[in-house]
Amino acid sequence: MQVEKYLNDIAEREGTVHLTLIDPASQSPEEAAEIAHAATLGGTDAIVVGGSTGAGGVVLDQTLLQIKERSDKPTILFPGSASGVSRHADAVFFMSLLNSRDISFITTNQMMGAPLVYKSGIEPISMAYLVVEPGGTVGWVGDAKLIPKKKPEIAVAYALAGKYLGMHYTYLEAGSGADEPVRPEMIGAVKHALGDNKLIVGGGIRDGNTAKQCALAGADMIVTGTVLEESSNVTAKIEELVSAIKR
Ligand code: 1GP
Repeated sequence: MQVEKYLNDIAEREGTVHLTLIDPASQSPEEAAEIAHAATLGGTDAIVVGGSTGAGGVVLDQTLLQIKERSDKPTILFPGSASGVSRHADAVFFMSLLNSRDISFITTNQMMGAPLVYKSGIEPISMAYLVVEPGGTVGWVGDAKLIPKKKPEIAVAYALAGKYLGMHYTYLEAGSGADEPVRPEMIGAVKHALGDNKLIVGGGIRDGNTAKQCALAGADMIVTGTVLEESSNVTAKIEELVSAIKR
């Protein structure tokens, strides 16, 4: 429970958690570590590592080891499949893509990955993963029946199902690099239904104002990835995002 408690405590104390997402497939392990270092200086709370394609095996292990050299923040896996598990992380978002049409993203990869999590001793954090329009690469790879962006009640129904199944976290995902993040109306409706369960929002958040809107609507945690890959000054960008979402 260490990393989950760490995140929950920050959410309670500071209003909103900032998570830096690094896709091991997008740069070398050294470059990933540089982003993690700069994000740590900027005030991010944890480093989330994963992606939909090509983010497993040696590349994943090396990326985590390099990040550990440059950042003291917890590392949390964000696996696209069972191959996204590594013993070098502190925790794993143990997630089920509830609105997938493909059972492999709902339970089969989880079944294949669970023994690896057990043997490695990393902390599982149970999470309902919901992909909303436009959905991006993860929507396509995960064969998601995308939740329409103007239908918060469908997202609420899925989030409640996840909560009743015992999942602690819910992640509303618009897809990496989305041209529009999840709308505040949907975030607010889902958070209202979840109560104390924590809500993560990501996909297409590029600036402080947008992050703040998501936080004010009810997001407990904000994830940003693409904007950091594009940024020439990661520390300054993180400072902008963090200052916008913290009390
Ligand atoms: C993707 O929600 C995350 O899984 C982050 O999205 O890359 O658009 O920040 P961005």
